[in-house]
Amino acid sequence: MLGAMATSKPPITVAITGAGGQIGYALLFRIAAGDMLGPDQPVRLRLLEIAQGVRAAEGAALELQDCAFALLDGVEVTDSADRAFEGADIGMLVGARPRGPGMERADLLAANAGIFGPQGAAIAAGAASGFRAVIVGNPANTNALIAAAAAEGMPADRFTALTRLDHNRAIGQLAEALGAPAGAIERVAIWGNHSATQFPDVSHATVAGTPVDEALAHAFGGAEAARSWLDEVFIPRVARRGAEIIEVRGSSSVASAANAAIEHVRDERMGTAWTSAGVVSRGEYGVPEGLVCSFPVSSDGDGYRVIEGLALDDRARSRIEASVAELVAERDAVRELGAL
Ligand code: NAX
Repeated sequence: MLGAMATSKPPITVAITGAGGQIGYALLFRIAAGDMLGPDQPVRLRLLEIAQGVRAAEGAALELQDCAFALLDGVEVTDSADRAFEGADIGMLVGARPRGPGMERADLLAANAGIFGPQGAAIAAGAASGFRAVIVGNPANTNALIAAAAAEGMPADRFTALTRLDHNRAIGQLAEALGAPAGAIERVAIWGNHSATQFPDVSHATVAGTPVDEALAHAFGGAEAARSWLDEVFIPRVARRGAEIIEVRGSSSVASAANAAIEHVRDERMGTAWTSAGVVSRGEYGVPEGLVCSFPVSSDGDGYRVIEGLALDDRARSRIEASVAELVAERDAVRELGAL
């Protein structure tokens, strides 16, 4: 077989913010190995950090060199958003301000508006025309909204928020409950905010082609028992899985978050019939236009589109409304700060 650099494909430039942090460290090596863009696609990495994180990113760059990845066509560490996004094809916006002790929600939103606003502006000024970004840093949906609003002249739908980790967590829980391989489960949906109010929805899901509702009724000895498992165990466990990981591991989700971000970008570019992502609402399912809300989505390789026409019962509608109300409150708080 020919070496990977024998490919005629021009390199794709990926800008990763917060690249010196934990998720950054779990992302970089997999991207350079071809897990995100394919085994014959050369990649250039731009690692954006703030001053305190630059040394950690430089250390990761040294290790990338030591891997001698055939697909890696260069790594650059910078603390300039303008440089990081100049000519970039893909942005993975991971770096964010975490909630500190005693920090109110408004302070958190303001701190993140101060990060995602300027990054959106840098993207509009210099990124490649086909640029797309996934926002991982929390509050991911609202940070995506802020970046999109600041990226004047760039279509807002180029910015999506990561809810693929929630989607994958839901599949993992169903696989365990049903004794089925994760790969047999399809059409799970995450609706709403990437927060504890999200609605992980299995009503359209199938396991090896059988409706998950039927399989759960069989596994739990009846539809009612299956319904209580969904409401009392499954939904809260998926929505609070991040806290569970911190409690058990002593540190937040890192490898699973990086994996989800890679799958999000890969499926958006390569195409998928069904996954979940936070995308700019065009009013689908009554979600106010312009909010970045998680929906079931598909991609033909040119961006995620909401899968429309799914039937939702009253229970699903009220859960979605509650999560959307939280997104509206975040948007309104950011508007008050003048960041939108
Ligand atoms: P770390 O604190 O390990 O890393 C964050 C890095 O971002 C740090 O190195 C910091 O210096 C850098 N940074 C801060 N401001 C920056 C700026 N303006 N420009 C460039 N870099 C900047 O956190 P990590 O565990 O990597 O998590 C990163 C973010 O992902 C957090 O906001 C976290 O809440 C969020 N998550 C989102 C998930 C999702 O599903 N959407 C799941 C995992 C994770 O919780």
